[in-house]
Amino acid sequence: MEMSFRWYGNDDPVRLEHVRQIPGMKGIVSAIYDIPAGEVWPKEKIIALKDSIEKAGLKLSVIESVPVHEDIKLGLPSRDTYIENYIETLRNLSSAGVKTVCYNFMPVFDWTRTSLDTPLPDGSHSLSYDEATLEKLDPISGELTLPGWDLSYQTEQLKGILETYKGVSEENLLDNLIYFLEKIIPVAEEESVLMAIHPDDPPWSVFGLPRVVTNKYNVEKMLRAVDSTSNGITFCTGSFGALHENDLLQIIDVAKDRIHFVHARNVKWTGTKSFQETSHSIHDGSLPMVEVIKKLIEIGYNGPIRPDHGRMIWGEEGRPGYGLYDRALGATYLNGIIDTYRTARKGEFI
Ligand code: DNO
Repeated sequence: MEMSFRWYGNDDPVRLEHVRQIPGMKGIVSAIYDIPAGEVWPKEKIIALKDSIEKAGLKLSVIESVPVHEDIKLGLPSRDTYIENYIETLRNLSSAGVKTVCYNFMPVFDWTRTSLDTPLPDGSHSLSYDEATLEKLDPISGELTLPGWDLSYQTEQLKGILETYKGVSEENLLDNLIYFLEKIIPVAEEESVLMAIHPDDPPWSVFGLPRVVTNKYNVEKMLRAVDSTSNGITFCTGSFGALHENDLLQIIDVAKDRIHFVHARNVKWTGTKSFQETSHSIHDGSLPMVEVIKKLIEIGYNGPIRPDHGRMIWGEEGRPGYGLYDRALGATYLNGIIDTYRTARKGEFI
């Protein structure tokens, strides 16, 4: 597995020189952030990003994410133009040497939490989600805005989009995803690009919007619908694992060689459909992180993995979930598990 780290570009308070000092760190996961969803990413910008990462002694291993325009998710007639643009971006990425692309198909809102700084018993802070609180929130009021959301919509525009989604069932959304995949996957194959869809976070409907990348059944459906190695998933432990009935090991079995990227983080279930993010340790959260890594090694997973969100510790301030310190601890914890299993499998000890 290739340990990697998400970096938000030159505006990120976390510096590449510091990321490089994390033991075993190889890759950077990043994106072009100043191009609106639906527009083509120019080659020069991709190359400039790649160069800045290589100058720091790291490599650009994954693009996370190339956003999917809302008209594609809604299945509007204008989607074909946006799909053409998406394809051109994929070609540009491939020609710059990027071969893994993470994306998601969540309507309107990317990852959703109800608090960005809930205290943990050890005095640190982390992201949390409480279903009862969410139910009382109105996404149009602006009372909740999150770092992962596209905030470029005007209120009226957002209202319009939410209204249009009222006519879109989960089945429609899945059909729209498959339509998109049927167009982009042949190009991804041609370009040897691995597409890795991120699960919905959390993996259930929020604000009444449909969500489809939620469980093993839907993952299987979307993988089989376009049966190509290029059509794969980002296996995100924290997203799938927020839903108690999701068995992470079974999801690995279903997706197997179609896992192209791994996000590893732990969450503590605080109720049905409620959770708080914790350190990566199995002693802090509810997810079987050690078994997950073991299983990934057993199925031969050798692609990029990144510590996902971390807590805010040691007084660090910065982008919620994306500080340096706790993600560095997470990477080290994960590398410890990976190295132990690898060595054991080689028969060098145990
Ligand atoms: C949250 C991230 C997501 C992810 C996108 C992928 O921190 O895991 O925002 O980047 O959903 O498209």
